[in-house]
Amino acid sequence: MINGVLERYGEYLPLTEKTPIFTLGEGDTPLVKSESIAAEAGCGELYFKLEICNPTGSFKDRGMVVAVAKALEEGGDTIVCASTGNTSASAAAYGARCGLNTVIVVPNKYVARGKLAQAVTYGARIMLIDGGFDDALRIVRELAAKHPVVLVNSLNPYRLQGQKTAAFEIVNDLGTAPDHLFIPVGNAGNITAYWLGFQEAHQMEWTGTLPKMMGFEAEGAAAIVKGHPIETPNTIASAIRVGNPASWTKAVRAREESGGAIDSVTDDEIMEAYTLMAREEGIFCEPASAASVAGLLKLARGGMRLQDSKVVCVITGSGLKDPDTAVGVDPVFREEFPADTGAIEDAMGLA
Ligand code: AN7
Repeated sequence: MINGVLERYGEYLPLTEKTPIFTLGEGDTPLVKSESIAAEAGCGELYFKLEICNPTGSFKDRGMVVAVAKALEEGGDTIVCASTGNTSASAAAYGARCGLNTVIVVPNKYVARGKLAQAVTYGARIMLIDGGFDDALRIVRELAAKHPVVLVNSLNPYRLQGQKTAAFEIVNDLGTAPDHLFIPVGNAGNITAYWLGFQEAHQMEWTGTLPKMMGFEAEGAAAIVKGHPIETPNTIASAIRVGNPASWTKAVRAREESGGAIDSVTDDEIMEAYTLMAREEGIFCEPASAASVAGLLKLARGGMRLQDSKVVCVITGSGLKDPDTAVGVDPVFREEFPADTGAIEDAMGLA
């Protein structure tokens, strides 16, 4: 039986005796050891935290279950969020499970097809806007300020509380914090949540050390790296196509307090890491998730010495969510045949 985030971590979360406890099976995700990319990056040890194993295929579920439980506790009947896709899929799932009205406000053009398919099927009300994520976030903030609807973006502090539990699991699995944590950065909530989780784990003496937090934005949406909001962000990694991250200052604090870095990777670097993950490691992640691996490879190739380091890359979302990007990858071999064994034997050189 999977306990879920609320039951397993309840004592570390801001729950009360009135908070409903339920789960879709979120949390408790695998930490998988790398061979190939570890060697390529010269890492002593490299692990992937597979957040793609959450019920809607992304890390958002850890935080959503807490945000939705608190919304129910507080008597809410409608949840709203802006999203580049994964938050909306998660909100739609937990909203459906709990009988809430779920309203998602998303960019018309830039949400990966699998994520929209999830929201449609879970039965959310889908508001497609002629704008980007930053516009969508402004709209839902205004809605939540004026009306009795619960905002479930990561501005909702319960989201970050739930997401911090992934750091607890890493510490538990390794017996200590890693030396470096590589993580994609979009709206900057997750890097903030992990830093909170590692700090709490340190205070509770589950680990004597803390990781350096290594965040990676996409180059076309690298507001934090460039030091100013990006008017028209653009990247193939649509999940992190954010021009003005809501948790900007908290992410900078995580970088400074941990002695880490926030840097950017190009779409080419993202796509290289995306295919390497699939072809060398057998892990199908979405492009935004590959930004963490691309960042690791970029720094390793730039001369960063990691041979004595324990490194974790957070793999935030599933490759199945973005089939259009996946089918655009050059196949190793792909050809059409008659339904005939001989033709395939010929093509395989087995004749
Ligand atoms: C796969 O769903 O912002 O830095 O609206 O889906 O906490 O924003 C998603 C973000 C990384 C970045 N990887 O996390 C949304 C949304 C994946 C993501 C991020 C997202 P944050």
